Amino acid sequence: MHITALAGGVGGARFIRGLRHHLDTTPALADSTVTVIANTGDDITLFGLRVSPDVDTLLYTLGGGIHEGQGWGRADESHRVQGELAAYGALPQWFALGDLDVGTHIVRSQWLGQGVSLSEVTARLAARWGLPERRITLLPMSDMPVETHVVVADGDGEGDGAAERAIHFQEWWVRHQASIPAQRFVVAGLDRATAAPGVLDAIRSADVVLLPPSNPVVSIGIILGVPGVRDALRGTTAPVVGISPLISGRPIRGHADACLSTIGIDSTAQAVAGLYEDFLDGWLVDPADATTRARARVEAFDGPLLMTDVEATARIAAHALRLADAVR
Ligand code: GDP
Ligand code: FO1
Ligand code: CA
Repeated sequence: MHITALAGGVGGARFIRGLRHHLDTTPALADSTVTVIANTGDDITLFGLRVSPDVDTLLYTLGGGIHEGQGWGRADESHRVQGELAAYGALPQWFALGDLDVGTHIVRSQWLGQGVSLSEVTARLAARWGLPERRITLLPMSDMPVETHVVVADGDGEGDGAAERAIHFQEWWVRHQASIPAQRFVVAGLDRATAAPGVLDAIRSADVVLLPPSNPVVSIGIILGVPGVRDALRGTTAPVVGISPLISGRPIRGHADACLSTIGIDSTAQAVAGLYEDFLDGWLVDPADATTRARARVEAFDGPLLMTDVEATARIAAHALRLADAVR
């Protein structure tokens, strides 16, 4: 079986790790392959280095190098480079860059600078983390730079009219913890981006397409904005099944609720399913959200929809695959 999944960072990576565990421990499914299409809208250039948070979270989680407690960054990390940058007064200092993680950013930036495509760079990084051996192909959504920005009010709002400015998504999310009201998202480069090689084919030729419980606006929503992706999802013969990132209207981590309210969508599992209604066939929710109504077939998981560990996540993935069979 070939499974294709769209993924952001922590929610996406943990889900794919559990999915792979389920496949590996089910003899009939063990030789299944998984293609992950990663959001690159979070990417940012810092100190001349290209940082790709969602791709790196996927690499480290699936490759066994993730800082488990944090969900992003490397285990056993140190921050000596960051200390040196701070001593020089180099900015920004609100984004924690670990020394091991910086190695990834240096090599990515070096290869990009040599003209290597982001897909090829990502394939090289994935090889180091052993993803091919685990039958996982990691694709960036696009080889072209795409960056999510957030439009916020500028100044105190007094004086001449509605002044606003756009800040990078990472500044809004990490520095301000999404506490500044966002007026809208502006995704630089998205409308003229093309899907990376293999992305549209992976959706069209999949046996199952999964939407992990990733942020519906700034992770999945950005991938859906890459020209051709949404049409490929509408057109694929594969069942498309999603897992809700919200339980009782609340995200498990992060600020998906702030992102949803920015685009005028309720923070509920039902409203998130509505964002996908033109292509979604199945929607897996927490028992607390069992009354969810959607065009897709809704099923409640038989326990908390929480990826507390790999085994619990594998059971969620198994349910998603059963739901895919049921709606096929
Ligand atoms: P990010 O890029 O690191 O923010 O990660 P993603 O976009 O892939 O996923 C973020 C989403 O994952 C958040 O909206 C969370 O609510 C959701 N999430 C994280 N852990 C869990 C979990 O255990 N269960 C469910 N249902 N959702 C989760
Ligand atoms: N998240 C934080 O909350 N604070 C950080 O300082 C931070 C640094 C960081 C460095 C590398 C990386 O790959 C991810 C990092 N993240 C950090 C996580 C991340 O940028 C965000 O959670 C996501 O992009 C939001 O989806
Ligand atoms: Ca992200």
